Amino acid sequence: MTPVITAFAASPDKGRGLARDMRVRWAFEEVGRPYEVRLVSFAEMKQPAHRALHPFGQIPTFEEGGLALFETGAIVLRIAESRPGLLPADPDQRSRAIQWMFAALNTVEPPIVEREAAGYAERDRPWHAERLPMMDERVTKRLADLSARLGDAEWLDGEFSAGDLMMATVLLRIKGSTLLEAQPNLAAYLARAEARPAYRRAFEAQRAVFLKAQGG
Ligand code: GTB
Repeated sequence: MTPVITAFAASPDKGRGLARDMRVRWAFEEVGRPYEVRLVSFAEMKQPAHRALHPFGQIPTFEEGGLALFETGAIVLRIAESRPGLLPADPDQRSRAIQWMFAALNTVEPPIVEREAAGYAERDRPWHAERLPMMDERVTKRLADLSARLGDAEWLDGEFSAGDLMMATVLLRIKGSTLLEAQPNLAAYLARAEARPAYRRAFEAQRAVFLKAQGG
């Protein structure tokens, strides 16, 4: 049975691969599994039928047989466990790869998302200018620690893993920013991840949705 995921019918990122279905598409590509995509509008995402799959009315979701999942961490882990390619066979190495998935989602992504959300939700508030440096500092600190751990290594812990996939999709959100460029090894790490053929295929697949909606 081919798994089905949901994605934005009209992604606000205009095909730049920033919506979270990218992680899931990329994971499928890394392990060589076909998947189908059901596109949903913002209105559909808030309807009971979609909320039955995703309690928070968001994308992506994942359905396979009788299983329905939400949360990209859980979905990518499911895909990574289903076939070789994203998790080492050795139990200790496997746990460390999963640890990096959690680090990406729980430790690195939150300050990045908070700063990004403030950019469009709080920009007009009088205190925004005062808050911005504090948010930048939080991101900077996380990136400095991540950079120190990565050092000259190609990936976070040995071979490319689901941990790298998740971390790269988090860093993509600040690609090209001075925050990321201040850590050249992280910028190079992200470029390596983006150069992977599986990433390119996932990127083109989500971009095709945008181009088709544009009539291209
Ligand atoms: N923790 C959840 C997960 O990891 O699965 C978060 C899921 C989530 O945030 N989904 C977003 C969503 O459905 C899409 S990815 N939002 C609609 C809603 O909440 O009503 C977030 C996102 C959206 C847009 C851009 N962009 O335009 O650049 C980037 C990222």
